[in-house]
Amino acid sequence: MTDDTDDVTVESLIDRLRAEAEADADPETTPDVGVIMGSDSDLDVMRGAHEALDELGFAEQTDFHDAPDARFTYETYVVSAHRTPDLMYAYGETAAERGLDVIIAGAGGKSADLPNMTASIAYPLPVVGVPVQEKSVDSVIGMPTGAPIVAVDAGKSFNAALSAVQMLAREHEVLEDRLVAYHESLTGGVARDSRDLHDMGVAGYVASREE
Ligand code: RP5
Repeated sequence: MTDDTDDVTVESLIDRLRAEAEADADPETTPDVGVIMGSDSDLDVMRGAHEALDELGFAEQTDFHDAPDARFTYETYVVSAHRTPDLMYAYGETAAERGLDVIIAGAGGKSADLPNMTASIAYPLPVVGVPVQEKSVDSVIGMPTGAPIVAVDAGKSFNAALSAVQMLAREHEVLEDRLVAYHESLTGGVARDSRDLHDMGVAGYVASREE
């Protein structure tokens, strides 16, 4: 559902989230993974999460009330901890009722508080934090005892999505199968490289990569 861009306000987004939470939608039709980021300037880094989810057969859901055919879906919002704290609170607070099973949250800068604050608000729903920049790592992972967050290294949003799907896979065997197939495709690539490097010799291997 797309709001008229002239009319959109943080309040209207909060109202939308709260209405969706109250809709009591069939869990099979709601987004399974929520991807949020502090700014649209984080999107280039956070695209890795979308790529991993796409790779694992997830589809993007852009309308809460009109799910794509794919069984597993994700949604994406910009939510700024410092500029729109009310939206962050509403997103975290409604996440479970809106049917999300896990949130991937990315933020940059030295005060990258969206992941850690969302983890506290959405608890016990798991949050995978992505420090968008190297300088954001301490801020994302520095949670006090009793306030957990799962986090990946700076920029590793692809891995954040793999971790999120690992969590979902405990309940959905088909996702476990997809994760295993993905991993096997990686090991196959390493095996091929290893054989070719050995069998072609270093010079031949380097030349074959330059062709
Ligand atoms: C953080 O500040 C965002 O996550 C982003 O990484 C950074 C800069 O935000 P913009 O000024 O580009 O909106 O909160």
